[in-house]
Amino acid sequence: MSDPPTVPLDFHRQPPEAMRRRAGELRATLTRRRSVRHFAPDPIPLDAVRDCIHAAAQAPSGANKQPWTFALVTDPETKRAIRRAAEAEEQTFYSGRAPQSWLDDLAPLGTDAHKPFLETAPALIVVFAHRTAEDGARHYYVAESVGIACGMLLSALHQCGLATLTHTPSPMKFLGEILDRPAHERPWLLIPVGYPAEGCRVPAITRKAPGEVLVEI
Ligand code: IYR
Repeated sequence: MSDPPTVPLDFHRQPPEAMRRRAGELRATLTRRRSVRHFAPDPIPLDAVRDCIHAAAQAPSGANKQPWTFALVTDPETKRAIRRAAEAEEQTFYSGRAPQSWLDDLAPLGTDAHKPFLETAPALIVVFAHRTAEDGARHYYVAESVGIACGMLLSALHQCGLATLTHTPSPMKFLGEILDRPAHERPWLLIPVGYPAEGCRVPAITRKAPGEVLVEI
């Protein structure tokens, strides 16, 4: 078998000092990222959001299948339909479906079944994961691949000055129906995007200490 075609890698070594500075800046910037549940209705530069989506779509994926679709929703009627359906799901979650231990874990976040941000946020990005290709051909490591792309997307949006929430109403099947996506696409994550509301507050929660997340061998 002949070797597959290759192209030169586009990579530029940076001086260690520049790397350290950049890493420190990134750490500080990403430390400021918080999930936001109160959005301003102000419009946002959608071309910047599109760029962030295309940046996320550069993520690595199993066998380079790129098993994702990003639906950018700004139409108010569609946002309203999504809010209605999500709140109906969340109602059943908060009033019975969720075990008490789960509700206890959510208490510090102060969440409930009301999701006004699904209408207030100027944009919603609905990420779909492709279980298979359209013709049923196999995909690989779909959860890992789409998870990586979503992480890159959240990071990109944050770095260009936009607030986000990772929202996972469950079950999310209604998103495929409202957005008319094909059956092989499974709703994965709903990401409201916008500016935080004036005076926005977030839960007083903390991240693990550095020593708790990193082991060096
Ligand atoms: N989907 C519900 C509940 C919820 C679940 C988890 I795990 C969270 O980190 C936050 C919320 C909701 O969005 O309210």
